[in-house]
Amino acid sequence: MYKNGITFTSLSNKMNQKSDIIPTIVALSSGKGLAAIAVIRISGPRARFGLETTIGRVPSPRRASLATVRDPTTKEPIDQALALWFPGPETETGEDMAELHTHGGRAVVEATLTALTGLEGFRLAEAGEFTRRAFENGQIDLTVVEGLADLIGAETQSQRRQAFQQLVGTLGKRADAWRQRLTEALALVEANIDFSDEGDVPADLSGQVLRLVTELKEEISKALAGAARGERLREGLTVAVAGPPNAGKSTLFNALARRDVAIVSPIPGTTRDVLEVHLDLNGYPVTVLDTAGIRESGDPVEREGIDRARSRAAAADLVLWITEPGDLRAPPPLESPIWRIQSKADLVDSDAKLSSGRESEAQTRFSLSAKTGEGLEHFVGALSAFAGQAFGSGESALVTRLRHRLLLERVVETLNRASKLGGSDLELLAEELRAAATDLGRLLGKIDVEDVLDVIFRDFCIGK
Ligand SMILES: Nc1nc2c(ncn2[C@@H]2O[C@H](COP(=O)(O)OP(=O)(O)OP(=O)(O)O)[C@@H](O)[C@H]2O)c(=O)[nH]1
Ligand SMILES: [Mg+2]
Repeated sequence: MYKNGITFTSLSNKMNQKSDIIPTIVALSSGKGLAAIAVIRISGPRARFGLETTIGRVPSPRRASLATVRDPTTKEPIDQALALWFPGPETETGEDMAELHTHGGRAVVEATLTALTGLEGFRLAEAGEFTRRAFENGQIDLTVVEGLADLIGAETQSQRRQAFQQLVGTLGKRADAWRQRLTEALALVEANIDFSDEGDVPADLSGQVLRLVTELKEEISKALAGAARGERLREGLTVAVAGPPNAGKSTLFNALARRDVAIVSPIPGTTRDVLEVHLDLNGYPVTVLDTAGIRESGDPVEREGIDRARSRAAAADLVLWITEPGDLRAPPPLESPIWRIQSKADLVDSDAKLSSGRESEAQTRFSLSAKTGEGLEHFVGALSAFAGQAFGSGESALVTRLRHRLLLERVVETLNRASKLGGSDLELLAEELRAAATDLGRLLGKIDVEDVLDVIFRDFCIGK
């Protein structure tokens, strides 16, 4: 899809020369542990040789065929497997690739890996090495590498959807198109600087260049508008459960986790460390934190827990301030939104519930019992709605990482400076455009300076 300045011809020449130097890598690509099928992947200049020596032949390209995997030295059969052959460069890594789908037993996988890595020029792949080769060989850009990492890490459906957009290159393609347009503008400006004596270079280009700069600025700013949403969806929303000791925080936390994660006891000051669970609320990722009860304490360990509770609550996207019936202690002032929740609703008889409801109506948002489940469903519904609002609905965000955001923000700043310059100083204008294009190149993980010259030669036919 994207080439990092290396063309396929030069790549395969390189591979021919270096087939002894570039190791052929092998790895178990399916999960570890007992499984029905194990997928063993091979990539590199000797992938074909790997098939020839272990299954005795090379299947037709991209067609699964049944094969007996044998130990190359003893010829002892190891397993029956499905074998696939993917000749490069139209492969994921850009190299020759092969796959063996063996049975998933530990001994089968071990024997197959040992057989392959015993061959000359073969070794086990390092973590992420297939993807790294794909990137280095120009098969994918950096945003796609990131999308792949996010897709594998996606825990909820909304995260999966966002990562998938990135995997198919939505951001990368946009950034590549922006970069291309900038490069063309740069070529126009540079032609004006260098070749202004020649008759066939248009005289006034600054208007055209500035229009393009304005357009790009608007498009990139629009993409940046969804950045907060995109980053949050990658990382998940953080909700901190906080409040005085013994309020029932850990009980509520366990109820949300549907597991017995935190220790619950009638002794105030039970929770010290901050505990975390990851929830999937209607497809939205939410991390809930259980924290130490906030009070004055002489115990240094508890004090440390309280400090942590305060700082995590301050950084959370939402704080659930839990208090027992009758306890009207207010939360500390925080920037994050706070929902006040009255716990242990089962201990309050219905008459008292009415009056206590009236008394603190303005402040208490929910009354629930984590023990009996009373009011819990209503509360979880509200939490899901809050998450839904925070993540926004509809189109996936284009910008999902801090790295993207910082680079794109800098591009917008640079373009702003370029607009201000206008046609007053072409040298400086060229410099700004080059800086913006370089940052977009950084976003994609490639920076090829040769591009500018290519475009000049293509569009202006110099020397004609
Ligand atoms: N009846 C009733 N008791 C509850 C409820 N929730 C918690 N409790 C009890 O209240 C006590 C304290 O509960 P925890 O969940 O440990 O409270 P906490 O706020 O985490 O306390 P610290 O970690 O010490 O700050 C325990 O004895 C719980 O069984 C509830 O909804 N109803
Ligand atoms: Mg607790």
